Amino acid sequence: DGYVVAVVGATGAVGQTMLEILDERKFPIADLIPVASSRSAGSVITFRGREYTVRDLETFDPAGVDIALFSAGGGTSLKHAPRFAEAGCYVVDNSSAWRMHEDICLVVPEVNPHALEMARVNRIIANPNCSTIQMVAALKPLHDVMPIRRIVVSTYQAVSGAGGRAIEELAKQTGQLLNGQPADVNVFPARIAFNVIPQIDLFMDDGYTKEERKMMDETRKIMEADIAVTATTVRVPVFYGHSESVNVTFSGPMDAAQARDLLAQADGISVVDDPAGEDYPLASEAAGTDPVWVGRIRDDFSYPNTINLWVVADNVRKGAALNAVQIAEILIS
Ligand code: A2P
Ligand code: 11C
Repeated sequence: DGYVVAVVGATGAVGQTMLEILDERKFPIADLIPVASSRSAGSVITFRGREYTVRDLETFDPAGVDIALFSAGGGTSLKHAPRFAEAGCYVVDNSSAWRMHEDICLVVPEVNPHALEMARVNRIIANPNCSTIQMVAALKPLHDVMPIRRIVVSTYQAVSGAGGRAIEELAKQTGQLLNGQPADVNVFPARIAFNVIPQIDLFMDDGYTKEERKMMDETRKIMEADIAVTATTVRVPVFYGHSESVNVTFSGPMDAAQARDLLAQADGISVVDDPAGEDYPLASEAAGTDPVWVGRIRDDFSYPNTINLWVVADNVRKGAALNAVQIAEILIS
């Protein structure tokens, strides 16, 4: 026995990983319902050795579903999450659609699990943006000891953050360029192979991108603190694993040595920080793992009570699917 769990977007990059993680973590599932668009409805996916037919979201009736994990885009969530919630189902939504709604909680289990109380009423829980999740997970143990005043973050984000087609685009362009052919550009605003693009998502009128805005707004909501945050978000030709350079100013005394000790004891964090051994977190090593990896922890000698960190995590796992499953685990506990 167990719960009836729907995965909406089950054929996508995050949805597939949700299924893997539900299995790995032995989530109690009585019935699994993979849901996607009419494009893949009728196809078959295998879970725990059994075959399940993908259902079309447009015509799917959520009655009887206990928990739905959504990762099928913002528009899809706006339209369908309320329908699931009204049917009595908890929706853990990985899109940006509901994150900043006042009545919807935005949860990273290691940071603000108490916020889930709000979901007992309206039943929709927002899963934060991947680049936000790994940063707040690394900063919360420090903020608990000495409140953070300001964060300056620059990201180095993997293509998988933009979904399955983006993963294919990096592979295809790399092949084209190595074979002396021009690269086809479809998903990203510029060629991503052998390049670095300082734009993730669309620009807003103030000159920031939506991805940057998400990091600034979501961090303040999840940390429940009036922290000044500025972000530059950048796409790099990496398949899995977002990396971040984070400069943090505290409201009082905090240094690299204390931060290293605090992070070494924190849930969900792994510290790899050995300059002498040239050891630090790498996207290539974080890919496929669960922790948020932190290294290059050092004092910023240019400003008081300020440190620098290098934060790396698998954006599809902790940044999306794992965080959503962890939320579901709290909901059933
Ligand atoms: P489908 O396979 O039917 O297109 P990714 O993030 O890797 O691009 O995956 C997106 C996921 O969201 C896929 O599972 C995709 O299903 C699903 N999806 C996209 N649009 C819709 C929609 N309008 N209704 C239901 N599922 C959708
Ligand atoms: C990326 N962070 O890496 C973006 C994708 O708000 O869930 C996340 C979109 C979102 O491309």
